[in-house]
Parts: sequence; structure tokens; C-alpha cells
Amino acid sequence: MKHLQLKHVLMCLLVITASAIISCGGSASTENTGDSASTAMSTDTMSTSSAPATHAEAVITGTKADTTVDGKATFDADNGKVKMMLDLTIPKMANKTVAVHLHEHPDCGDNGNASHGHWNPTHAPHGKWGVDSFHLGDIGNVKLDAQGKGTMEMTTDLWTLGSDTTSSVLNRAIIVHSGVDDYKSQPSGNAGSRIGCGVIK
Ligand SMILES: [Cu+2]
Ligand SMILES: [Zn+2]
Repeated sequence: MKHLQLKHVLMCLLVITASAIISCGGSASTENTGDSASTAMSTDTMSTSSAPATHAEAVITGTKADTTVDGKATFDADNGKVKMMLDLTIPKMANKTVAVHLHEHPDCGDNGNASHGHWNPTHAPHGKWGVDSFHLGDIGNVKLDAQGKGTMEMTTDLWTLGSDTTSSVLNRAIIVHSGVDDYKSQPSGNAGSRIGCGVIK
């Protein structure tokens, strides 16, 4: 009996590894939703599986000595969509609007310039999210209040957390600019210098 259960679990792990979508049904999938069960599962399959993650985040810090930037972006996958929640605090930019993008490389070095250009796996022109052509990294402008605080939420089915490199926001950099994205200028909306950066993991 014990043997049979073990076998079943092993089969499930194999199936999950091969295809993250297929449920093993019945008792096995109920077990997988339990905390201890899913922890054990991810340890077992980590080395062989590239199943998408359900959560990722980036801690955003300043790239310049004279501008304090404090921020966090969380990304949660649910039902084929990814929801981003962004929190920013930039006291020096109180009452201003700053542009935020996902840039291609997970590297905040060289004052954020090492992150290279906007993440653009579809090779589209830069623009405003959801309107005509836009980069998958074109998050857009965030208005900051009198304390320099701002938030943004967006949910999209154009992003994933690890499914493939043409849709995954994992290992991108989230960049905060000193200026406003005009949603037109190529290749990056003329949004000014890079004052904040964080890598999504
Ligand atoms: Cu940018
Ligand atoms: Zn862009």
C-alpha cells in the first residue's frame, strides 16, 4: 500500500515536470495545494523542472547618490494572467510623474544602464501600453503624491512568470526614470535618466 502511494506520487511528479498543466486528479492534486506538500514537491522537481513560478518580485533602489528611491514590485500569476503591484517612494520627485519600464537585462549596474533597452520580445515600436504598438516592457507613467509616493496595478495576459523568454518578466530589470514617458519617441519615450532599478526574481 505504502509502495503504491509512493509510486503514485512519483508518477505525479513526472507528469507535473513534463507538463505543468496536467492535474493528477483526486487526492494527489489536493495534496499538492497543501503547504508542506508543495514545498516538498518544488524541492524534488527544482533541478529538472522549469515550471512557471507563481510569484516574483523586485526591490527597487536608487541608482544615483543624490536621489533616494525606495520601491517594490510584486508579480503574481493567476489564471493565465500576471498581476503587478508597484509601490514607489521618491521624496525628491514629489508631485511629479515618473516613467517605469521593464528593461531587457537583469543588471542594475552602471546607474541602471546595464539593463539595456526596453524589454521588447515582439519587436514592436515603443508606445503606450494597450494602445497600438508597445513594448512588453512599456509599463508607463506613475504619478507621485506630495510625499513622493505612487502606486500602480496592472494585470495582463501578455506576461508570464517563466513560461518562455518571449513572455516571462523573470530576470528583467524594472527601471524608474526621472522624466515622463511621452509614449511616442523612439526607442524609449524620451523618459530621462534612470534613477531607480530592481531585478525581477
Ligand atoms: Cu525605461
Ligand atoms: Zn518601450
